[in-house]
Amino acid sequence: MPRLLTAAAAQLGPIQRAEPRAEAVGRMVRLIEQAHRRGVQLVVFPELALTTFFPRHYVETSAEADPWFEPTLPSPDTQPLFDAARHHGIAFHLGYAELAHEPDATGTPRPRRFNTAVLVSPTGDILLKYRKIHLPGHADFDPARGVQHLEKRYFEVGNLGFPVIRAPLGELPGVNAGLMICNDRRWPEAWRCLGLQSVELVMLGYNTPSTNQSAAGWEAPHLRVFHSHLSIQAGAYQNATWAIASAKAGIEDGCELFGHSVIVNPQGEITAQATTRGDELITADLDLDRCTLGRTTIFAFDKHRRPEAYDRITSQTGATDPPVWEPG
Ligand code: CDT
Repeated sequence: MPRLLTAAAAQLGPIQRAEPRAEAVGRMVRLIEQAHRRGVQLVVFPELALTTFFPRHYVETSAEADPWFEPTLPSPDTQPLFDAARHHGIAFHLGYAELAHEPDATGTPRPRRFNTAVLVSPTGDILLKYRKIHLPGHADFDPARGVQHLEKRYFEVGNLGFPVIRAPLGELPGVNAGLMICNDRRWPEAWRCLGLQSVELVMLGYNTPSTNQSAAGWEAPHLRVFHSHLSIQAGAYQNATWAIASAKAGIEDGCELFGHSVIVNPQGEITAQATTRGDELITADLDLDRCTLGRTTIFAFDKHRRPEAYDRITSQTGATDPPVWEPG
């Protein structure tokens, strides 16, 4: 009997800064209803799915930023999403800005802000939570940038590691499910941390601008999409896992997000891809047993990995210069 899960990426079109949370949630509820009509058992929504991608906006104080954050989940505004998922028996992945009250490194409880994703069961249980570790961008307003990317201002680095849980999904009693968020997908270390926990399905949301311009050069929009897909396809292949990557898309607050959500199989092939810049559901039937080939042959980690040679991966952050070759 194949271990089948019918899953979807629910790409979201733009959410403008002025769009109320309840309106965005209404769009998500409609996607859940569409998913139900297509027999979907798991829906993956994007990173920071409840608001505009607010790290492009500079505000001075955390009080000004707090309206973008969720102090509780569900809240009155997000409850309809949980209700729709329960009504239709659908699990979902949601990215949101989390305002937690937790002890810091000194043990003092204080407000803590994270870029967070959760996997939620149809009955509303949080099966898994992840807080984004690779925060791109900068912490202070940068006058040289056309568009700000202030994730390092608004969020702390995630403190939950890269988690995987064996959880019931659809009809399956156990699926090894893991989470990462947006920029994490570009880092092989993140994928391997999930792979080393036998992940079978990686869920991730992203908000990625179509242009990347700096003093160092310019990246064409088609390469932005290519690099996103390249990273997800490589991560899925090298860790023999399914991946569902769900984007925000279209012109949001005047900035274009490239969309192109995908579902990727454990051999690194794209099996479904979004083709619009709006709300769009893409689906696939995931056979979790297709993870077995990769993980028992080329990527049988227990047989072939050589951690004794990987010391630099965990002991060093930036690149060093190599020694200079000298004749004789
Ligand atoms: N949201 C997010 O992580 N976006 C980044 C773009 C960073 S551009 C400064 C990404 O890697 O897609």
